[in-house]
Amino acid sequence: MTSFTRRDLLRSTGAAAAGAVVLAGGARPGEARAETPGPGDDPDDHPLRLWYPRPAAAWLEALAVGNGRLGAMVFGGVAAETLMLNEDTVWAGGPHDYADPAGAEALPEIRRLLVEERWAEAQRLADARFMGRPTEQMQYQPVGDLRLAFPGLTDDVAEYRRTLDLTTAVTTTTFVADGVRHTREVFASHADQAIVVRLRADAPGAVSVDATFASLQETTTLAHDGRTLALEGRSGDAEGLEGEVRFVALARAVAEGGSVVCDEAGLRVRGADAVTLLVTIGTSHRSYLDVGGDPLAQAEPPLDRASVKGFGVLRRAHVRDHQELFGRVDLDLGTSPSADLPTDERVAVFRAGGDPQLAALYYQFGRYLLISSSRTPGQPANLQGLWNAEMLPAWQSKYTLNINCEMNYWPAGPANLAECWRPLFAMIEELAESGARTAQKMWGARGWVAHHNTDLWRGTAPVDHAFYGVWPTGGAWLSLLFWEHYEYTGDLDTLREYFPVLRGAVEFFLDTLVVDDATGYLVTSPSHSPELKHHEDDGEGVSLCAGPTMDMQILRDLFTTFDKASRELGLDRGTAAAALAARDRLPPNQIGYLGQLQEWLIDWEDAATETSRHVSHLWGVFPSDQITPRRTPELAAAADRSLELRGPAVTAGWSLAWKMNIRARLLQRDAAYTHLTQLLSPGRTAPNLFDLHPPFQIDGNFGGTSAINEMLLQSHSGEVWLLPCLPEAWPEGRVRGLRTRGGFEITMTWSSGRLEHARVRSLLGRTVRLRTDGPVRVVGPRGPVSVERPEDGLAVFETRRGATYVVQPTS
Ligand code: FUC
Ligand code: CA
Repeated sequence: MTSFTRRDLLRSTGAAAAGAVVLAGGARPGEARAETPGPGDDPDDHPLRLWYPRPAAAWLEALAVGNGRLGAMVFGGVAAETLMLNEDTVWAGGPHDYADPAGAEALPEIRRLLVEERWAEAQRLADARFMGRPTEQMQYQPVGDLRLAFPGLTDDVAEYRRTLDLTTAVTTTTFVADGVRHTREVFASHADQAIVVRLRADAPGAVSVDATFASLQETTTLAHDGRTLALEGRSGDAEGLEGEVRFVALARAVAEGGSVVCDEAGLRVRGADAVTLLVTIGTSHRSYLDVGGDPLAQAEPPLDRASVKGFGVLRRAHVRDHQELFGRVDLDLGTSPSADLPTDERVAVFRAGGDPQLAALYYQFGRYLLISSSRTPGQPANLQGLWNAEMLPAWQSKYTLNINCEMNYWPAGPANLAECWRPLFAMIEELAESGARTAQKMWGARGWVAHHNTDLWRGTAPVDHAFYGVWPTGGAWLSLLFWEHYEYTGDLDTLREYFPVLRGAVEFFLDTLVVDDATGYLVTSPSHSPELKHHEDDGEGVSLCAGPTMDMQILRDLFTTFDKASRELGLDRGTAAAALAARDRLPPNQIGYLGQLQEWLIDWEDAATETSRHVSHLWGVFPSDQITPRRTPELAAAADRSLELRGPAVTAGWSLAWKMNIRARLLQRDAAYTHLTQLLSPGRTAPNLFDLHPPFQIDGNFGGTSAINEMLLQSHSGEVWLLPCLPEAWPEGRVRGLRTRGGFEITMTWSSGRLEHARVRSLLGRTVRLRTDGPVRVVGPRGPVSVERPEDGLAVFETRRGATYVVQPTS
């Protein structure tokens, strides 16, 4: 294959796709902005794309497209192309209640053993009697591959290139064979609920293709009609549960010219000028309790509708829909000649510096992934978002609730993608139903509980081992997101809709908190600080304990938040009063014997120096704001000490991403940036920019996007802070469209590391407390605005809903 670089193709002007800030090569932000052509006309004309000079040789080189529900990994092969397909309700097993009713009988004894400091015995008893049945949850599984073979083409072609354009959410593969340029585009349309593949060539009659399905599932292939191939199957059995999700994938060829034939051997197109292949997938999943749906009734109507639309119509609808979300934010950190290199080569040298645009690309890729994996209709983003090729993926590719699932949603508010929370909220509501059964059967409590994992069947009982699974605070953490959504959007209806779920989370803890004999505090029991041992017994790690710091932090926020929501909605003040009373009896954040933030109620000496990828007790720094350098400087210093004691990050992209968010909140710009260079390195970022635990786990992508956001803009503790943690590597830049708590949309430009200019658009008409690195002047729609300055660097002013305020430093 002839090597061919993108630069050969670059036109002399830098042009922008809609919604993308673009610079001509080497230009500084703010200079040389060119005109905006039609969306995504030429993916090479702007930097928001991944590109490679050769086809993907492995899944981690393939490019991901998704519409929230349907996903494909696109390899970009020449003579043979593969699309690995996913649909997000294809999971092993079927509806199942994991809660073990016998669990409640063991609970008092587990608690008693913990009081007697017989930790290992408590954990052994929990393993024997306080676990879900089965003790493992189900796998998220693939549908199969759509394989395309192109008769007459060999891999020996010229000018090969494949790209993923983040502004259009379209992959393009192009090359020249025997003097004919072939171009193939793939996108997953949310608007049309179909994956669309366009095959074209610049010579008439030059497109011929054989399409077949292949799958690791139990499947049959058949001709659905004269131009449509069908793959029918059902999901796998696991842990004694029968696979009950039936699915059908349809692939239809709509050819321009040439001929189309379909039989069970496959779909064959010969001599067409162009072909649109439409792929739709339906499953029998109707809800976590019901898999009695008709897969064909879901797959066929969108296929028929898309078949009569024409490719141009489908593509325009897709691009418009994608840009509605993606185009809300521009981020420009400056560019350099490195931006022209193939994406994987850039990852390999990012650490050496000089490629600020890759950080912006990584940021936007996280936004792209959230849009692509978490839309309604669809399930929330799981450990791999939407993309999984394996029947037995790592950690079942499910939803881990002790950090990973929540991390996926950290960018939703600040990166202006509030809609992407929707599928998660629907899941939390179902967890509240399933979790009410678990609360009642295993804890003898009202309300609902979710432990450290869930799956499509909304498992809420402890799973894996007590060491990992007996952690009752997953549902409480998730419930906080309703309030976070409200803070970003001011959407009271959504808060009202989910208020009963929030109340159920509170009720569970009002019923299950116990008084710690030694201190008199109210604590969770049994629980643990996620996945960390505080003792060893016979070589076996023991995590079980009462009142770990993370639980107490989560519950402090849960109870406070419930009170705020109750006041905002004028509902259930009685429960709110009980919640506040309980909150005031929780143990406070404490500083331990090494100056660290204490991870447990007891300051266990050996445990304080345990290294781990989990930094659970720093939850109070991020995502919460219980600990900040301004308000609680001693605790912030203790959090810093805890990070030091944790040791260097040895594994997990998500761990680096979490620490990066924490560093940003601690205002440690160098440390935060160092974590970015560790995350954006070949060990933690695959050639296709997927985060690596390793293996692939998408949380690090989302956590990384969130952390870049936190470096540029923070909103917590009642304040909006512009450029709180700007690293030296990004002295010049510009960002448009970030969101803050309180309902503000921020656009700002900086140079020489200092704010030049900002615009604050008020979406809700609230008062803003704006923190900057120096004094500012504020001008509103009617002229200068009167600003209160309670302290240096803080400007407080009233806003009107819908108005924009220009903020200008005065020194
Ligand atoms: C937790 C973490 C692992 C992994 C898994 C999905 O168990 O400790 O690192 O991220 O979740
Ligand atoms: Ca999804």
